[in-house]
Formats: sequence, structure tokens, C-alpha cells
Amino acid sequence: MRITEARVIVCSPGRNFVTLKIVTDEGLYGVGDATLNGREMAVAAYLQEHVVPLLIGRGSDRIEHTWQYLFKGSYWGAGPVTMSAIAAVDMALWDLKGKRLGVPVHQLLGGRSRDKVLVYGHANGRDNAETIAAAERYRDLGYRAIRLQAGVPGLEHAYGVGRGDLFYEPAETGSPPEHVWSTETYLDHVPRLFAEAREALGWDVHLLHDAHHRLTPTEAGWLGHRLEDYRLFWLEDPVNDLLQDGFRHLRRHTRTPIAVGEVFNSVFQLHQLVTEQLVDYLRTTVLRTGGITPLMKIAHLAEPYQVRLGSHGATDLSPITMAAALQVDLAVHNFGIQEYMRHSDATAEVFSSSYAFDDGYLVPGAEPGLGADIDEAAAARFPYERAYLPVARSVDGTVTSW
Ligand code: KDG
Ligand code: MG
Repeated sequence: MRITEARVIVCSPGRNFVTLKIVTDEGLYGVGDATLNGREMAVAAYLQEHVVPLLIGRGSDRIEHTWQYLFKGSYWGAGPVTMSAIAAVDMALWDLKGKRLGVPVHQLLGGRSRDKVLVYGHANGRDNAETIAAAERYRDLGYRAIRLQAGVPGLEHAYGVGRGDLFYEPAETGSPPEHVWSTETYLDHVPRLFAEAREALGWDVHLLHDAHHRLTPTEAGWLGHRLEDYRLFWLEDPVNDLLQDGFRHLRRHTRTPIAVGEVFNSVFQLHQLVTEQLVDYLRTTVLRTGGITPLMKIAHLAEPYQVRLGSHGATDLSPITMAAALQVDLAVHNFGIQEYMRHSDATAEVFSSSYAFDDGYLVPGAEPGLGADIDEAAAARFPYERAYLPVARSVDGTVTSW
């Protein structure tokens, strides 16, 4: 099959998404997600200007070769814009190959290692009581693993506390919102949240927490140690992802499992964390790291070190990424858990998907390819709106990690 057309579709059904649709001379098409939250148009332009011209006339079958051509051919290595663009191509080519052969993509990755994919949902609230009440609702829906994020007394905003009940969407149109952050106040508060949560929810549910890159290694070690009593499934992004030495320090100070990697763009940002067994779960996604092709290699690298996948699955990754992630989650042996935030009804008007939630697990449909699609006419009803992630400042005004 030859690629005859590649369309970049930017839409905003509740939030912005960038989608690539690759069409072939046999009439089949494949879809890929290229969304980079808050910087969407950079990837759209990268695809339109620099990648689409290279795709027209190429055979669609040589996925590895095309991946290397786009990655090595760009010379500049891995960055979020480049890798999100390459990921969209890679997803679309796997989608096409599956459709052409009449099988879901996990069959091409070695077949199922499991029948269903354990997911975690997001419970959040303005205070501990609201968060725990939200967690109870998730448990009633069948979730077996729940991330807890709560408002911190004295801080107007806290990471992970959303505007709605089952949805969390941090990006806002207009100028970036600014949030004030105090590490001391947060560190005092989080152990109390988990003490109260275990008291109310018991021990039959996995609990997770995201510190969102904000702590120093010493602060993170202290928090991880304090949380050991509440047996977390993981503590996510306790320190800045890009500082590998921080994890070595952290590992010496806590037995709480560590998850990292939603901002990683390549294996080079994580191989040391894996081979030194400094982390337990990799949050690296199909989308951010350049597609299914490199994520499979990362999974295989991690397997002998007993590091498992726990892919990022926030709502800024479209249902196409979620469908692609599920294909990998089903196939690799060292899968741990998949983040699952429900998309809004507006998003579901534009994107269809065949995966379904059942009793704490996501079960992918059996259709050929990835199992997700975009309705371009519906997408046209939701034009792009510039939006930004929040910016955080310490109490004295210093810009800090959000
Ligand atoms: O766009 C940023 C979000 O994807 C990120 O803040 C979500 O940390 C996140 C998570 O764990 O889902
Ligand atoms: Mg996170």
C-alpha cells in the first residue's frame, strides 16, 4: 500500500486534540494522535510542514524503517514535538497494518499476555472528605485502583483537583492560570489524606498519588517514607523526571513504589532508571515517546529488571492513544496498570473507540487495527482554541514546576 494523503486534523471537543489520518491507495486509512497539551499547534505544524511531505508516496508497511527515517532523518533527536509527531505516524501505520491484515494490533505485537487491562481512575476533591467521597463513587463503579488528589488547606489550587466530578482537565483557554504552591503545606497534608482514606476505604483497593515533579529528592524521600504505612500502589513523579540521580537518593529513603515517565520522549531518558532498578513503573506513553514501535522496545528492556508499564492516560491523550496503549498493555508481559480518565461527552462525539470499562478493567474491542477513529465532520464543529496548562509559583513568587 502506498500513502496517498496525510491529513492533520486539529479540533477542540472540550479540549484540543491533534490527529493524523493517513490514507492509502487501497482506500484504507490509519489514525494517530499527536496532541501535546498546551503546545498543540507546534506539533500540527511539524507534521504539516515537515512530515506529511515525506509520507506521500511511501509504502505503509515498513513501520520500523519509517520510524528510523523520521527520527534519525530529523537529526535533532528526541523532543516532545518531534516525538509526538512521529508517534502519530507510527500509530497510524500500525492501525493500517492491523486493518489490512484484519487483526487487532496486539496480535501483531505477539498476541495477548492477558485478557483485560487493570486501570486506575482519578478521585479528587477540594478537601480530604470530598476526595474520599469521590473515591467511594469510583469504587462503586467497579474501580480497583484509584488515584487520590485533594485540595491542600491554605492553598487555593492543588494539582489534580478538577472542576467536575469524574473529569479533570487542567488546561484553560486564555492566559495560563497561575497557582501558588507551598511544599511545606503539601507535605504536612498528604499523609493525613492517606490515613483518612485507608480508614474510610479499607485495604481492598489500590491507592495512588501524583506529586507532579514538585519535590526535591530529600522531600520526596520523606514523603515516600511517611506514606509506607498506607501501602500505595505508587507515588508518581515525586521528583523532577529528568534528574536521574534524584531517584537514587529517593530509593535509599523509601520503600513506596515509584512511577515516572509521562514526560519522557525516549529510552535514553529512562534506561538508567530501569537498569539500576530505581523505579517500579514507567509512565512512558505511546504518544510522547514516538509510538508503539519504541514503547515495545522500552517494555522489553524493562522486563528483566521487573519494571512494569503504567502508561499515562490523562484526557489530553485522545481516545486514539488510549486504544493504542491498550494494544501494548495487552501484549507485553510486564504490564502493571493503565491510567484511565474518562473523556468528556464532547470528545466522544468526535472520537469513537471500541474499548469498554468493565469491573475495574478496560477490555479492548476485537476490531482490526487500533480500535479507535475520528469523525472529521464532527471534529470540524469544534475548532481549535488556544489553551495553556497552569503555571505554578512558590509563595514568594518564584516560578516552580507545575
Ligand atoms: O497535560 C498534562 C497532564 O497530562 C498531566 O498533568 C497529567 O500528571 C498527569 C497524570 O498523571 O495524568
Ligand atoms: Mg502524572
